[in-house]
Amino acid sequence: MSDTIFAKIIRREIPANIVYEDDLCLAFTDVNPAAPTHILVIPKQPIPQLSQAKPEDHRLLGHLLIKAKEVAEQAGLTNGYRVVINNGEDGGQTVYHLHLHILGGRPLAWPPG
Ligand code: DGP
Repeated sequence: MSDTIFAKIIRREIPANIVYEDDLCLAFTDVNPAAPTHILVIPKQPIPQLSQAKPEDHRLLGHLLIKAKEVAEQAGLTNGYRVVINNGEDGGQTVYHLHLHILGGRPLAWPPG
């Protein structure tokens, strides 16, 4: 499996502003924020993209979603927020290590572009 920038962040080979970590996942602020608060939650296990997740990954995927909720609370996003997973080319995915975007701090338009 090819290495990504997020694998390097997990291994502390490149710096990141880490806001949460446990044995299964890591959360850090996005280097190119699309909203006043923009945090990424990633599994330490490098699933490349959601479409490659397997049924046996369901506990890990549930964990990521619960942690996204907690990280959003911790970030003070009391007025709401959006959780996004970009999958593949048409989904706008650029880093092929599964990640959840937490976006908040301003009203977000719908539908997305
Ligand atoms: P996506 O398009 O869904 O694959 O989002 C990838 C996100 O990753 C994008 O919003 C920018 C962010 N990103 C890319 N490289 C780095 C990095 O080196 N550090 C951090 N903190 N974020 C990064």
